[in-house]
Amino acid sequence: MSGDFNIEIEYKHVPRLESGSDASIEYLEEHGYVVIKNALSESEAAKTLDLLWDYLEELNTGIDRNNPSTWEDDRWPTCAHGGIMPSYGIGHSESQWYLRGIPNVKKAFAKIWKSDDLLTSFDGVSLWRPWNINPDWKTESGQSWFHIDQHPISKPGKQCIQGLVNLLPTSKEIGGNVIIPGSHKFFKDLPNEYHERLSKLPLEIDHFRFPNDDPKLSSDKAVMCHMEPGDMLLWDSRTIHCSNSGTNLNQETNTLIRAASLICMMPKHLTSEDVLEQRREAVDKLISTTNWTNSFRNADEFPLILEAEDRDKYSWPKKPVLNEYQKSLID
Ligand SMILES: O=C(O)CCC(=O)C(=O)O
Ligand SMILES: [Fe+2]
Repeated sequence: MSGDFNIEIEYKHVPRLESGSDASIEYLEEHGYVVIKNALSESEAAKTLDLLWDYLEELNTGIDRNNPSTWEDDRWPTCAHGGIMPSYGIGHSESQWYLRGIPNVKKAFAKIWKSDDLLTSFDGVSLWRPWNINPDWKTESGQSWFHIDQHPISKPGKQCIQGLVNLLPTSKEIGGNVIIPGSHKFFKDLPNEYHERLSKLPLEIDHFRFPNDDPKLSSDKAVMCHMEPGDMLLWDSRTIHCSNSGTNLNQETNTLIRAASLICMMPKHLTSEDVLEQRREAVDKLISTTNWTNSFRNADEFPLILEAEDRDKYSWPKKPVLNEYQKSLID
């Protein structure tokens, strides 16, 4: 990282648009992101969070949802940048499968791809603990990891719209996802601009970070979208984004401050039989993946997971019991 350029982030009430609406597609095409209003109802969002706590407690490391003193790192699953839990069966937890099984979620993706025949990602969840209790729980500032999730050389053009379903109220003080509006439009220039850096990024790795003095990061003011519980944020994988923790938390806070379930659906016809086979096996073996459904990366083999100590201490969830609708999202 170079420079100490301070990127200004605006907490913004952007339009919250209906799942599957023409307006949602127009907004997404123009700005590179869109907020979908109530993809989940408030009670569905609450149930998703409840199931997420079941997952955490059933890891059997001693986590108790009602007792923040049991949320320390020695019990909490290993997190990637921004408090994202990518592994230990989370991608096949009842919580993540419950969310994927809600038709209003797929409706948003179906409108994007003009097809109902979609596959789901098997990815994880961003969970933020109240860092007034333990300052180490504070997640990264956005400036350290503005990125895209699509390799500019191996994956040209519009290929993937990724997203998250927000389960708790958002605020400027808590922080959250940050988007550089319209930055998907710069994507095509990246192979020239970052020739050197990109030559070192393996073609199958879709995570590309920007130095924080890149002028694109301030081309348009970075936004942190206000979202209600149940709202879904969608963004083009070419759009520059990250998450940024807030600066000011009430000293009394003793609950999770952010819960955002990652979700992505892409057209099935893009997926080779080989990858379909890996996906079937992933459900059987509880293997979590990235947002991409047409290429397969085992999240349990992310370097940060392989490096984690005591990986065997976690009890993994049971194999998911899926209905026909959920099964149709596998292959
Ligand atoms: O936590 C966030 O909002 C950022 C998530 C992210 O970068 C991703 O899912 O690709
Ligand atoms: Fe990302």
